[in-house]
Amino acid sequence: MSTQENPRVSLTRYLIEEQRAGRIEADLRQLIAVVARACTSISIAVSKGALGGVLGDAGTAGSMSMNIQGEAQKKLDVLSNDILLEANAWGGHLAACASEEMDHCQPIPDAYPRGNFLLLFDPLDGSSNIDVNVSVGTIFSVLRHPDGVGAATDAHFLQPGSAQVAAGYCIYGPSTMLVLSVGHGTHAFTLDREQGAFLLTQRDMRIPADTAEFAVNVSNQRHWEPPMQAYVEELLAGKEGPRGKDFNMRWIASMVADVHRILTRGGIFIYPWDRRDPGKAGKLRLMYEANPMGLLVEQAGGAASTGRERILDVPPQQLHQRVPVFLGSRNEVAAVERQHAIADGKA
Ligand code: AHM
Ligand code: MG
Repeated sequence: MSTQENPRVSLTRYLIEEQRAGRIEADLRQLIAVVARACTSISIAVSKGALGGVLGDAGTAGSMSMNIQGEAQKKLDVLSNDILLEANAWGGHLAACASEEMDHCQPIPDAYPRGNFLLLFDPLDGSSNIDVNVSVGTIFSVLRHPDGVGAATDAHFLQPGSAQVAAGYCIYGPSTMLVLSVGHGTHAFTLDREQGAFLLTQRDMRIPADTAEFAVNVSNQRHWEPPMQAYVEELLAGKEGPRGKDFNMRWIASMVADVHRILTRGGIFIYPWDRRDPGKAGKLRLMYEANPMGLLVEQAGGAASTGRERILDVPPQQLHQRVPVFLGSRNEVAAVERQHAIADGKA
């Protein structure tokens, strides 16, 4: 179980202590601090709701704004993207940013100093939930620029999740929380709105190995492939089935909120490949969603898999690549992998 922390340890102090312990460099510390500041701004915009004039779709009447994946953009998607880009442009720690909302990476403008990190983000994940006042979040991932401080291109971002030097998300819920890993455990910080600071509230989050809770959009069941059908059938059979216990289901349709629940009390989160669009390997994106969440979950003792391989080992081919996602309590992820191995004739 995770320990409750004295709330006076701020994110700033945590990061400085990580630097002193030789676990992160000064530049990475400053980069994370900038991302946290941007998330605070996004949190303020999200929490204003209808009063901020930022709800609804982006674009003008009759012409909805779409992102690279052909999905309608919300005003807050665009605003959050702009906040993150602007906050990170001038700090001198980054070579480029890549975002779920942009076709290609955006190198740091020539007017500013460049650093040797690459930042990826999904500025507002679960944004279809904004208009109904359900939790949404920002997900981010940090890689090293393989060519030092030279101009960065999309190709430089194509590194496996195991190369991430930091990953995290900020959840905009009843409270705003930043959950972070720099490769030494997964830790949660809660935003103290009066102080404008994130305070450490849960050091070393731990996901129990076993669970009786799963999260999946069951409305897609008829499109799933056989191992996925077999796995969920066993869960739904409950006590009378081969698993011998009843399972509960939760689906918020905000990955950040579903993963936050799993980091807090266990569970398995699933977004599998399905036949609706056979050309797409899944709905969720490897670089902006699966890899950062995979690192956070593994650092909390859980597992993250495509059903056939560890997510963090998937070699990326494209910036906006999609991937099937099974992550959370490790024995449950192993159960899903077993079904895939059986279906593939490997078990
Ligand atoms: P988004 O990045 O466009 O918001 O899409 C990702 C979201 C996840 O947060 C969530 O788990 C999933 O899409 C929900 O999908 P569905 O609406 O198919 O249930
Ligand atoms: Mg999104």
